[in-house]
Amino acid sequence: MQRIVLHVDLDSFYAQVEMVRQPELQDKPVVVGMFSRDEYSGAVATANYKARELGIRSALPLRTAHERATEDTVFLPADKTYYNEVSDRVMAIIAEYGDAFESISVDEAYIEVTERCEGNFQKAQLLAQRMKQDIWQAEALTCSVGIGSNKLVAKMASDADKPDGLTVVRPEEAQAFLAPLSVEELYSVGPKTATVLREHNMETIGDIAAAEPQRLVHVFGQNRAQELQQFAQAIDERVVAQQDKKQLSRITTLAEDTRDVATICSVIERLAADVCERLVAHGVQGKTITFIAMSTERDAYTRSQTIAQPCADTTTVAQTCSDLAETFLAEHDAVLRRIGVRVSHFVSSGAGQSAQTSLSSFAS
Ligand code: DCP
Ligand code: MG
Repeated sequence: MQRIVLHVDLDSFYAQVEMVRQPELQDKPVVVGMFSRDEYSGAVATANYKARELGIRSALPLRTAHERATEDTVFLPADKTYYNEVSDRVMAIIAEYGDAFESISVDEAYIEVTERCEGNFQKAQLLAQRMKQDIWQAEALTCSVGIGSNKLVAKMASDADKPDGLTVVRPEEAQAFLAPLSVEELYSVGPKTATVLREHNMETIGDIAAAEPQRLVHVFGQNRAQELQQFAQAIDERVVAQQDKKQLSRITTLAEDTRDVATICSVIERLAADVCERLVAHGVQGKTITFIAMSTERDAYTRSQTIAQPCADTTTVAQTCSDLAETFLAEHDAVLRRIGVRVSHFVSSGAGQSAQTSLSSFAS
């Protein structure tokens, strides 16, 4: 049967949630920031589409954002606890539409719909429309959906039309869909790889797809060369992982490939804070803490430790996970590209609240 995967990405997520919460923001440029000292220091988390027209986007220093802002631009501090709650509800809706569901971040998820849609793209398109309507009716939020024959194509299709888009790329169209896009738009290609590709006269994804394999192997090594070329040719066999609902995790791509302990531990701290915030929101504590590492060679590793007392506090989770990371780095010479923190093996922390009830609503 023809495989069909859907990728969902909510539009300007934090900003959109704020606009639903405060309808008077609807017609204004809205910037949600990670404030450090005040609203002038820190970085932009996201901006709504009106603010993007002013040149304000994620990761821009807030000071620069203020320089570009008009008088009616509204700056808000990120309220991550609230966004996580909304995310959990939206993810629960999305999960209902898939044979398998995998959330990737607070506003992104994949579902596998092969069986449910009997390999029929027309059915998948109707299913996506119903899902978008459901999310709109429940939360007044728009999202962009991509439908393709694998994760890679689905993800790139959802990026193709934003906001509120629905893009279907059939298997026979996939290569032609990818070919004209520039190399950095290919999944897994960051600024460094893009520079190297350009140095070798590859400007578009089509150039990678058509490259002489030996040329790529010479530059990137066997594994990475093969992966790059397969992605460029719209080949991707990664499965949509059915998530264990009794765990919570956050995974992120590092700003640069590294095996520097201090850098990795500071990212772990941030991920641990995120996970713990969600544990608290769900009224659960976890006994097993896992460090997840993905190397530049695409190998995945996990290291876990079960602690004596279940917890949901950032310090314990971050410290345990940092120790696991340090031991891992001492034993392996892997350079890391992505890392994650997972807490599992839950027990209820709320008085009178059963672990089972609080877990039944888990989306990720
Ligand atoms: N985010 C952040 N800092 C970044 C990037 C993102 O805090 N550098 C947060 C805010 C976003 C959310 O993650 O709302 C989701 O990220 P996306 O990349 O999906 O961006 P948006 O949903 O904001 O916009 P888009 O409409 O492009 O998906
Ligand atoms: Mg988004």
